[in-house]
Amino acid sequence: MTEIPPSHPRYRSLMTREGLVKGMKKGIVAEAGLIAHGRGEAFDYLIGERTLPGALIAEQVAAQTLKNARHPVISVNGNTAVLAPKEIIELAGLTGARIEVNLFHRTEERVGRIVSILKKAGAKEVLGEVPDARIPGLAHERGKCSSKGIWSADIILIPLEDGDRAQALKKMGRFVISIDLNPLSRTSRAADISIVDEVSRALKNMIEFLKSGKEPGIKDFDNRLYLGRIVDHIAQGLMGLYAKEESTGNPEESKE
Ligand code: PTJ
Repeated sequence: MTEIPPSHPRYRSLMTREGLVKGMKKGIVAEAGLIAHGRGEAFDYLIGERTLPGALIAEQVAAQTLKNARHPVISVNGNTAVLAPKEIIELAGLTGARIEVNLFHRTEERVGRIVSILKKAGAKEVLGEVPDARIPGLAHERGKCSSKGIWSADIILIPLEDGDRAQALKKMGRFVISIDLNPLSRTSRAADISIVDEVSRALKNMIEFLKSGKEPGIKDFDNRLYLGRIVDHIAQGLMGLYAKEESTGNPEESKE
């Protein structure tokens, strides 16, 4: 593994990358998971690598919605298992959600490895090893799911999900909460609550909110409005950057 000096200005980000590469070599993260992470990083950069106020509201509403659900389920894939295993377990505990390992690039070996990571991190029950139902409209391995989990859920939390599967879950009539740094993705556009934030930040905020016992900051959550605000934030940030460049004539000054 590459040695990363803690003094590097992007130390945390580089360590996260290393964790994913290690996870890929151990057969936990899909190879495509590294590409997905790069895409996420690019959007996080545009957002400012922090939770935007609108995303925090979406996280609060999502946390409350999961807690109030009849049968909430958290779907876990390779990236999420490496990035936030403890947070997944804590959120499941606070909301009564079941955890299901549900993979896009499904292999039984990888499901098994992710289940053991989650169990090692403290999960009592993890579904997904014995799929006995199918998400309609999704061919082959990526349609497999558990009848005790996603199949019978009313509300599903899907961090870093493929757009096709997010749409298939919607077509199944499920209430879908996504976590995806890309506000333009099909997943973000298909979901009922679209959290545009980095997965570990989002889960930590949801946990903190539930522990606080507070009510969400707003009553009527309009997902399209909140998604629009995030896109606006990105657009305004970029316009501001160029305006600064024009006034100083020095692009270096406007970095970060
Ligand atoms: O482990 P598997 O087989 O289930 O595969 C998982 C991946 C992520 C490879 C699979 O679901 C996939 O291909 O996803 P996509 O279609 O690449 O979408 C992933 C989305 O997650 C993209 O829109 C990224 O911007 C976003 N993303 C990446 N990293 C993060 C993220 N969102 C939040 N937090 C991140 N850390």
